[in-house]
Amino acid sequence: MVEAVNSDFAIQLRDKRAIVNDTLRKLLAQHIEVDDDVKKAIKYTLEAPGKRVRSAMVLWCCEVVSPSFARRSGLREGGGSVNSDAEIAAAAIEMVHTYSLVHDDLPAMDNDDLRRGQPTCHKAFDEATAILTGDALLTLAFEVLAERISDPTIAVKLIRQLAHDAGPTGMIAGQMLDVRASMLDIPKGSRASRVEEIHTNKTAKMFRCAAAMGAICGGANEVQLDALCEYGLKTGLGFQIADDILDASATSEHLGKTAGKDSAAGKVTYLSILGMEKSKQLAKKFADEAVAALEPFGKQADILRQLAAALLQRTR
Ligand code: GRG
Repeated sequence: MVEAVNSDFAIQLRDKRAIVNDTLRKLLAQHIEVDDDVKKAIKYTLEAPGKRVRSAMVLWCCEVVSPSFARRSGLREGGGSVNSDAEIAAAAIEMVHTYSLVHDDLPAMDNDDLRRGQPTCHKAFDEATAILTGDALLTLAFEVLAERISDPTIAVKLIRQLAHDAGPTGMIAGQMLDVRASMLDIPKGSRASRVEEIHTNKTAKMFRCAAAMGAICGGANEVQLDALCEYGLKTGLGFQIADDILDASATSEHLGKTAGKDSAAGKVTYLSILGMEKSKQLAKKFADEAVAALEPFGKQADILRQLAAALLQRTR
């Protein structure tokens, strides 16, 4: 069962964020030569204070399957250890996640002004730059995986997982369903299953991807990989309900993004179908299932149990 978050967790997450931020900085410096608006916009969006939860999940899943690599080795020129592979994978998923936010905020999608506590990319720059910035982040993620992972077999596995979960079999499919998810267009009897389909594709598969990438970098066996994929997927389902609850209950200022958007857009969500209390219970059920999936790892996976709890209990 999901437990309370202990005080040490925040410190451990802060340490993981520092590793991700440092890796992103180095990769940008090494991979982008032209100092134009796209580079400025990439830095602007990536350096804004995202929570880095997917990238932290990559690093922790690698450590859980391979504790001896828990020590940080640092980003090495021309390849590196299993540990530096996880750092590259963490940076890559953060790039893809950030691209999705930049594109989601565009006028053709959610048309939002505020993201990560600052004007959205197309507001700070312009629409053309924001489209190209998203495209650049997406392609750069695959470039760094292809060029920087120590072993080509591992690189191919990571590229395949990320393409599968972020592409038309994952996040893109979820986003397309979400764009069309107006309450009035979906028959009452199929609303809950439609919401679960949207959440699975738009959000949970990227969490599954994070867990799988960490497991792959740590050399997981099949049982470990399956267990962590289940952990990631269930964590993501809980995370998205928590996100919808925050959208309905917190302020834009606190969240650093526009609150109240789902009900204003007439979107079908668990909150609109089940109400607040049942939505909270469902989020907890998913977090409990995520924790149950960690059984094969014993105490070694305590940090992932804490992460599942923190994502449920978060306030932003
Ligand atoms: C445009 C291809 C494309 C996909 C968009 C990410 C996304 C799919 C839409 C954003 C809106 C949304 C509610 C997505 C669900 C996932 C989610 C809650 C994203 C926000 O993730 P956080 O809270 O953001 O981890 P930070 O800024 O902390 O990284």
